[in-house]
Amino acid sequence: MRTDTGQLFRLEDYRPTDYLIPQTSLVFDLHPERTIVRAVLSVERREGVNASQPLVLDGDELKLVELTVNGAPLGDNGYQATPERLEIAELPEEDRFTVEITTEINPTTNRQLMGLYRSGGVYCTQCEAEGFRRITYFLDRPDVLSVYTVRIEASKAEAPVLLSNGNPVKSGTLDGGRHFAVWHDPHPKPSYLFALVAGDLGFISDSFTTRSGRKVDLNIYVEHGKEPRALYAMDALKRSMTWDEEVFGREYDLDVFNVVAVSDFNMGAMENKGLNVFNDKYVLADAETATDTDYAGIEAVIAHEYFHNWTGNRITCRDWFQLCLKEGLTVFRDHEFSADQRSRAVKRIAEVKTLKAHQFPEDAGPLAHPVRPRQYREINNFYTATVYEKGSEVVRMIRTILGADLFRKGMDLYFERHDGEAATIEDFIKAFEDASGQELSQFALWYEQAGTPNLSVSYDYDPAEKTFTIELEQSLKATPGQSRKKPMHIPIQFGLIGSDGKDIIPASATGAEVTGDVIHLRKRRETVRFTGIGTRPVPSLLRGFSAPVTMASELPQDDLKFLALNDSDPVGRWQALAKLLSGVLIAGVKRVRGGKPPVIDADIIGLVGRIAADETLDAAFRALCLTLPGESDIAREIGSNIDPDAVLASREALIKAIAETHVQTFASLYDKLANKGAFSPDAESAGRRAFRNSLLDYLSVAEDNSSRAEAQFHAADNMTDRAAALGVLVHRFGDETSARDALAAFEKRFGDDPLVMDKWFIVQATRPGAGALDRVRALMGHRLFSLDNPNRTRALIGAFATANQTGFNRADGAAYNFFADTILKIDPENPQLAARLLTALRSWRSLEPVRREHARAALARIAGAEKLSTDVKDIVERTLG
Ligand code: 0A1
Ligand code: ZN
Repeated sequence: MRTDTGQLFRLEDYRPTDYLIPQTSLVFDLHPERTIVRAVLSVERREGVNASQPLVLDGDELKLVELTVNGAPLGDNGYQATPERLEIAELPEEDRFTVEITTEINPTTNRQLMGLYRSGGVYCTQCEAEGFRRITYFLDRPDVLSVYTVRIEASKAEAPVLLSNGNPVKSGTLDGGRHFAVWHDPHPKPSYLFALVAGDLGFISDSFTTRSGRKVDLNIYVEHGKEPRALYAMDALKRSMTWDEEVFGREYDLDVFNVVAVSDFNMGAMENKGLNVFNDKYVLADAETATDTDYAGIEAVIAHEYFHNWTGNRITCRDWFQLCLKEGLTVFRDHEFSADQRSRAVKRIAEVKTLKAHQFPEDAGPLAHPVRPRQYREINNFYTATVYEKGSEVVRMIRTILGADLFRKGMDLYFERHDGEAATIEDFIKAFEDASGQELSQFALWYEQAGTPNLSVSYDYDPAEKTFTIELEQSLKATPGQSRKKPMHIPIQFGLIGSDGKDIIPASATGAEVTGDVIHLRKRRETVRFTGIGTRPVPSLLRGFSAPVTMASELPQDDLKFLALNDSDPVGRWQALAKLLSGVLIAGVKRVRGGKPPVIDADIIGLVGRIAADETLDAAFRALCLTLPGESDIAREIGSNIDPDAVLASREALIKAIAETHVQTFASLYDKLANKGAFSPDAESAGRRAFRNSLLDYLSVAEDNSSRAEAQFHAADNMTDRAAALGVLVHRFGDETSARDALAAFEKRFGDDPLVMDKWFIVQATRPGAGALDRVRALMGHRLFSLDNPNRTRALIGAFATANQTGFNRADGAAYNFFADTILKIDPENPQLAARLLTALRSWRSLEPVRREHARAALARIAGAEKLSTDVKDIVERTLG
């Protein structure tokens, strides 16, 4: 485990390397516990660099076996090697030379899942961000691009499949039951994109012919027997390849594209050039085992990794501060892909929900950082919702500001200028400035300033003058390391709606700049006056969620209700309804804490019923409207002094009121929506299931009876309906036999499939109430559970800590203590996983005082532990602030 060296990395300290490594040749002699890696690096000294400058290579837990320069060994003073560093001082005068390094590594004991490790008997690698240095000594940074040739030797029985990046060159048999394969990747790449996989795997194959006629072999490798479960991923891959050609003009550039699913993986997947490695959760799906959410996740992640081939691989990042250059942009691209494959509006609402649930709290808490951070202690801790999701929102705003055509022109210019390079955010922005002729320097603050801007909005209608005036004010709170903020360029998409529900086209607009349907707020405070407005309009602001901001508007309740029913923008409709519902829920929390039952506005209950029954609306949209803001959404909106029990009580009261009022409508909709025909994962069918399953929850509350959920659970022919019914049974009727029987039946049926059993762990970990802790503790003893496996750990411990507000935030602090113990257990094995889990405590300061003190004490105990990884130390110290 890497422990803290106290080193702080700063963007302003960036300096290019003295040496380059244009070519790298690697030979792997694979053995489970003793793998030998021979690296031949052709090194080039940069112009102007003196030969006395040593070559300093990165390492991590490495054992050097042999070292030569230009084929000759070095004297004892010629180099210095530690597990973390190889410094070669004795270098030839000429500017090109060869360094040959042999290291020994142990893939079996590598539980960090960084570098070369074994997962279920399969050798695989993970090199982003700094894992390559766990394989051999190297200039392990993204601005050192090299052409790789890789030879893999392994036991034929243990590893019949031998894969690396690029195209296959040759393969053959060796003595002693061993064989080899050679791969060559012609595209220069940074070390973080290196990959190797070797093992006994099944696969499915297909092919894709690019627009310019290159035939690409596509293979997806999975555990034997799971091949049929990879078909949907293959379909998503082909659709992604077509889409990137059509929408961004980007073609694939190798003869092979391989995807491998492994069961031990710290993240979702990895875009290694020509050899993507996936968490099997994002590959395997069939009706029997995967929910609609799983299918959508697979489609998105397959697309994301594929899209990285251009945004990340062909153009990579100069340094890790520029991480959002590849991640934010690639998330934007995968969002657009899913929007085109599914319902755009539903997809956008889902994105907004995710952003608010994950990125807003990050931006509002002690871990807040700019989309492009200026400093870090541990880069692994910056694969965050801010870099990814807010990074994507920033790209989306560029498109909103420039319009689709200029945006595409800017992207084309960026690809043209920087193909084969390691670029920066400045390069990216410059491409749009040059393509559009527009200046984006103020806009670039979105990359620099952390925190979620807030918009205060007020309105005035003057019937005599026929003018409608909007006053806008932006503010941005201090965040760690940034106390004073400058005003940002915020694009606000808008509409002014007349009483007939149609948008009014104003005669003119004065004040803040307005282009088409976008108001450009640039100053701290600005006014826009629209003329030619005959009747008082209802304004819809932030249509499509055009900027990642919060908005405090003085819009009356009646206007919000009008918007919820009439806005032509579905995102606007949903936002208005969510605002109304939050208002009720927050008022309810106050009353519960004052010992009174919540009072609920009958109008709002009626509104929910009207939307549910509106056959003109997408089922998926109706499902989103029926899903009330979650407990953590309510907590976030309240902001401080949170009592999660009161939040739950308020939410449950609203569910009950809606359910009881609409029980008949909901029951007939539920029956009408019953599945007909064979299962299909398409968006429309998925929407129908989502809608019906949200009705099931309401009906179970109204009927106060588990039989409907029980019947659905046992009759289900797909995992979406089965898992939804199980959720209702366990969360609402957890102590009843029906719930216990369903859990037992699920375990009996899927007990051999850990990935499916994650759903079983999650549903129990998220059952509300103080009793959850004991259940989670007991489940840790389950034969399938292991803290060594990231998916299992996230399913049980992660779900408990992030999706069980009342269970995790028990008033006695017992769950925080358990959590601290668990983090300290995971940290020595897998620091990345431990650090990620620990972020579940980032909002501890907004809890009510008793819980807050318990949470602080648990964090302090972690901080005080004897030996912490750099990862956990960084998170815990920033969290405590
Ligand atoms: N670049 C990947 C994410 C990723 C980052 C670090 C990893 O190390 C464990 C793994 C994957 C992506 O954006 O998909
Ligand atoms: Zn990515």
